[in-house]
Amino acid sequence: MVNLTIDGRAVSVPEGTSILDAAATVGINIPTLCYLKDLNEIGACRICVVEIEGIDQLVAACNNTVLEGMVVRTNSPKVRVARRMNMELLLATHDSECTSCVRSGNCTLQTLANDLGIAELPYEKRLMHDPWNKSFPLIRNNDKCVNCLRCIQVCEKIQGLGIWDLANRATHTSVNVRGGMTIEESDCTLCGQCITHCPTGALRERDDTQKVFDALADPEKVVVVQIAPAVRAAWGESLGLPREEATVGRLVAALRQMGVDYVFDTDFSADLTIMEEGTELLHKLAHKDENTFPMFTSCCPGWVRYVKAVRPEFTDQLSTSKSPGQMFGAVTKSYFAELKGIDPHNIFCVEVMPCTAKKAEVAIPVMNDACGDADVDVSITTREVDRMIRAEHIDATTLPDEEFDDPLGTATGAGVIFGATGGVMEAALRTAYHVVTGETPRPDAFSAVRGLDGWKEATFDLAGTPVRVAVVSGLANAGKLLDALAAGEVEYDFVEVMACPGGCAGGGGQPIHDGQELAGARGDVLWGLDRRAKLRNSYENPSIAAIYRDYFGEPLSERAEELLHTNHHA
Ligand code: HC0
Ligand code: SF4
Repeated sequence: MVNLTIDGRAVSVPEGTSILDAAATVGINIPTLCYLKDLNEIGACRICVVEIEGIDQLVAACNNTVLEGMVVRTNSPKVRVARRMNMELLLATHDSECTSCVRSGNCTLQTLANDLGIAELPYEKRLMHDPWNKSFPLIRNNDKCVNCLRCIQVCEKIQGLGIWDLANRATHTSVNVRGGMTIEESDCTLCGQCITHCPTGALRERDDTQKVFDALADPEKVVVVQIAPAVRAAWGESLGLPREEATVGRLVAALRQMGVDYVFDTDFSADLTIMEEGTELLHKLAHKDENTFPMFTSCCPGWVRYVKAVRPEFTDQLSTSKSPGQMFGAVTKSYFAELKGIDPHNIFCVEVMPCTAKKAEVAIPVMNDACGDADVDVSITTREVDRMIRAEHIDATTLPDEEFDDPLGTATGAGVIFGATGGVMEAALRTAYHVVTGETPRPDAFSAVRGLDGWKEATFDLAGTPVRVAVVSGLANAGKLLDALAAGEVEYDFVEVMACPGGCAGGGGQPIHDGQELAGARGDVLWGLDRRAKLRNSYENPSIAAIYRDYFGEPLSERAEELLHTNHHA
């Protein structure tokens, strides 16, 4: 152990502990801005500077470790002056337009500037005004960037992509797309992880909420909204609702209050995906010689973008099943429209997703199988639906629990776990087991693929056939798995990939809590919903039985192929 003094308090911590962490053990919170534990410990912003007795220069607390006998002051006059000046210099290159910023109220720069009591700026503003295509789903505004470099690190280390880099020099240094490319030219998967790890409003999603409000105001439009699995585990976070009070029923009520005509559940179409994808897998396994393995899940649009752009040699191994969100759109503008006698062209289909890549998925030109219009008209993130609730001044704490509409609102536990890493795999195996054996699987038969590890593997026995599976989340892990496959180091039959660490629960469209990773806690909500669900297997869903009986016939039928599957090369 190392013994030292911080602000007059005796501290004893293991060797190698940073000054920042050491201070935290005795309740001294040193402010940070660029710091992200294990990811960005570079001391770039100089907000966490502290004074050490006997050393002239102030040091960053985040990337300097404790030494025996050290005497540290975290709030000496010298520290206060330096911290304030460093903040003022940052603000000189920041637009400070908080009233029109999506991160206002949830911005670390804003909080720190306020904490320091900075009321006037001594320096003249020097803004970058870097151009950006605002119609792209991911928007960078360098007039709000503090060069913390977190986006560079997340994209490089967690996603293995390295889209961002430092551009220019000296006072003109800024972060931008590597190699002078535009973001459209880059291989950005739109996972949104750089957004959720940005401490300010420099990175955000394109705001599509006005499109939804316009549809709600249009008397011709029948507005249909679907809520993705992982949204229900997080939507209350930025509205101040405790997790147990932010039920999906309350979100249904909020959407109805906004004037939405039908509120449905993406969990329903997740069950539908299982029927199609599970059958696809079983067909492939039955003709093992003719197919290349593994088959990869295709429901995560960040992952699909990654394969197509970075590792196109694996494109043919993606399941042809559309994502639940897209299946939902195709079913809404065909089956549901017919059921209700609504002209599909008048349906405005909205999806609420924990995801930013879905904004690009809904715009893929071939995702128009139901009636020629886009199957899903708009994809908004959890953050955007929260902004809509705020814009409508709906007090979520007073809302009653309301049920989803029928018939696309009925789902099983298998549908809800799609939102957590391992969930798609587990849901698929439950149904595959039933198809092969005719029996109901034990509820925890396939639970070996749960948990937050970035790369999990297991072998399950399906009536005598061993099925080798893997589950990865985070694209750097996906890249490693593809390398290992290519090198012949591993062999699998079926692989689930989610671009965001922890799966959609940790999605790039979820509420942002600077410095906290909440995929695990949100995933636990989804596993809990599954545990308490009356039906836990997709094939038991009565609405799924009805849609196959009345419309599709059976999985992979001609009509199912037309509406529920896609060609990833198109
Ligand atoms: Fe997901 Fe999905 S589980 S990708 O993470 O498969 O976004 O929540 O909606 O489509 O269902 C996201 C979440 C979905 C889809 C589903 C899948
Ligand atoms: Fe990288 Fe994802 Fe951000 Fe694109 S959205 S730049 S892939 S972290």
